[in-house]
Amino acid sequence: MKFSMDLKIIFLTAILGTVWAKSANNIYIPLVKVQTDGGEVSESQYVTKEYIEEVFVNISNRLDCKCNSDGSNHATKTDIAELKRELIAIISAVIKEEKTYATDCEDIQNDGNRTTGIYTIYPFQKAKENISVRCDMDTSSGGWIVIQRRVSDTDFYRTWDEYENGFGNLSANFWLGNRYLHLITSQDKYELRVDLTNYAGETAYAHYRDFNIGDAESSYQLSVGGYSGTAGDSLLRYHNGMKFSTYDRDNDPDSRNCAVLYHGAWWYKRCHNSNLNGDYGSTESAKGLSWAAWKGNHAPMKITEMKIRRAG
Ligand SMILES: [Ca+2]
Repeated sequence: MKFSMDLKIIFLTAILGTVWAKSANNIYIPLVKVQTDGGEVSESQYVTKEYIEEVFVNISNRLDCKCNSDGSNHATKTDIAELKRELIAIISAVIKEEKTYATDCEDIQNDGNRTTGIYTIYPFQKAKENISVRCDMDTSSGGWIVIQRRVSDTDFYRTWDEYENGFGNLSANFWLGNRYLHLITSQDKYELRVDLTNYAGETAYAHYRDFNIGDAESSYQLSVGGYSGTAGDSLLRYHNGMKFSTYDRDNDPDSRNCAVLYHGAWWYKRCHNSNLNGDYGSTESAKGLSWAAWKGNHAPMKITEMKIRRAG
């Protein structure tokens, strides 16, 4: 009896261990629903891996205490059946939720969604938080989280807090939010693609093999690498390593306030080679949505999209 029970525990632990190891590869901790004793999923009980581990230990302890004075175990078949049922329920819940909770648009795409649009992702460690994002499923094989989008005249001259938490409308013009850029790009290696359309209807793109945004303490410092594309590089060579600046938070190394000078918010240096959060439609002295390597500092873009995807 004891031998048989140990085998089952080892077997189940191995399965659970595999599931956890899989999660660990993704760095984030998935949210799961726990199936209770009665087999019903408790609807609002979102928990972490640590909680499941706690449940697992509790179940094990309940059997461990069924000991005789000589240390041999007198757990009954019913006890073992109950243990097995509970563990399978937990494992099933983890596997099910792992499939359900997407961490980014690539997961959404892998779940069979092929349409560009708005979806919910769960990219945060231990958090009960999710966010809505725009997924681009059309450009270059799809699976992109759009982090910046400008398609019409909207005010992007915003505060540090607004850029930190994001603003706008996912169906139109928006900035996803620096804290989300940090959290998402912290969970894995990400690439960046910048798509540009000018007023003549010409299009070009810049692709960066590596894209990472630092935390709030680093002022959301830009780390970018590996340029390729048709637009030319206006981010890596000049802006790499810069902190993010807004008109109310000057983190640029210039003695002036670049965000105020160029009516935007960016990883300014002295001051910019690109200004995609600038003044929509403006052709005035580099205040517009410019990408210098493609059309210079005085030729604004009509449409811009910045998007990130897990690097293959
Ligand atoms: Ca400055």
